[in-house]
Amino acid sequence: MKDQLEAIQKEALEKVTQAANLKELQDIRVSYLGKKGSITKVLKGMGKLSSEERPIIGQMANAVRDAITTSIEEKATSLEQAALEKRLEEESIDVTLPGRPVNIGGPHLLTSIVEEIEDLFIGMGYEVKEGPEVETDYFNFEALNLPKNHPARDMQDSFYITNELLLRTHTSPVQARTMQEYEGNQPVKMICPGKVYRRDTDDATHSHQFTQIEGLYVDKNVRMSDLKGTLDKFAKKMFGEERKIRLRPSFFPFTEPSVEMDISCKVCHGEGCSVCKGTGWIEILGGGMVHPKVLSMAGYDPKVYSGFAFGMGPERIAMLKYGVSDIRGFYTNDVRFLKQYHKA
Ligand code: 2U9
Repeated sequence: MKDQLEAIQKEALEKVTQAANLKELQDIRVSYLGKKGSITKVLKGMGKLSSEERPIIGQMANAVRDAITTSIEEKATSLEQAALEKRLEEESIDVTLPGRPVNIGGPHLLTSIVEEIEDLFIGMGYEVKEGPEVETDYFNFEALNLPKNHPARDMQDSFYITNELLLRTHTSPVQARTMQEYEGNQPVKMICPGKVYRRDTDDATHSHQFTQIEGLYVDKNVRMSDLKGTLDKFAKKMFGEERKIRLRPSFFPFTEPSVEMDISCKVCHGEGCSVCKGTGWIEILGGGMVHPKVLSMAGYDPKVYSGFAFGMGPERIAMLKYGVSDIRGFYTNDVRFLKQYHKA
């Protein structure tokens, strides 16, 4: 029996040494130490031994079992360690590899233009004001010298929500609201950017929803020359110091006198070419001296206060500045169009 146990130990330890993976080790454990394993078989024959031999063989069997168990455990640890090392090697990452490119967004061209215009006027002491896009008939029309049945209301076919509420057709109501807020006794110097709505059929130059920026300066002794100087500064900063401006007489119900402003064509410098349709000039905005009726309706005494106002369409400004030919580019959100105007 002693020889048998020694042979079992020798054979088991050899097999453990040769085991290539944990599954083989487990099979060895079962075949030597399991219920039907070799050692158990030997122990079952112990009944035939003498009482002197029994403890000696018992001790020996235990020692053999311990030796096999220890060797299996050691081998298991070393197999696990080897497997871990193999995995670590296979899964190692090269931290010096360049990263995958990330798609970075940028401001919409219209946002950039509006912010650029805002910055120019903030630099001249203007505050930026916002107001509701769903407006009352009073602030959108009445307060701006456009009473009910005024023919100029036809010029601006509107989206009415009720008889008294509509989507604003211009940002001018924000100025009327601000004058009312300042109660006729403080200067107003403001611009108001925002969305406006008109019942137009969309095409390359028209959109039923577009953006406006209007400005208003009301104080004592504000004159037409102040308007001209302000707009000249704006045009030069926006389009280049070499550009000239000219004012032409026009009509708006809320300004008197009213003007339209052109800038000299950047291609022909006033000579006339296809860009400016042979005139040498390109129209960029409208303005004028605030109508005395508009001042007094907002609580300002037209004998004491005067003011100028102007309005422009940032889409048109962007189209002129960047050569965009179709206004729909601003609204269809084709990233190939928008990406061209992302600053690096
Ligand atoms: C108040 C008084 C006067 C705002 C003005 C214009 C002339 C003008 C257009 C330019 C391009 C609109 O987007 S556009 O089509 N605007 O020509 N806007 S004067 O005058 C005001 C506004 C508010 C209380």
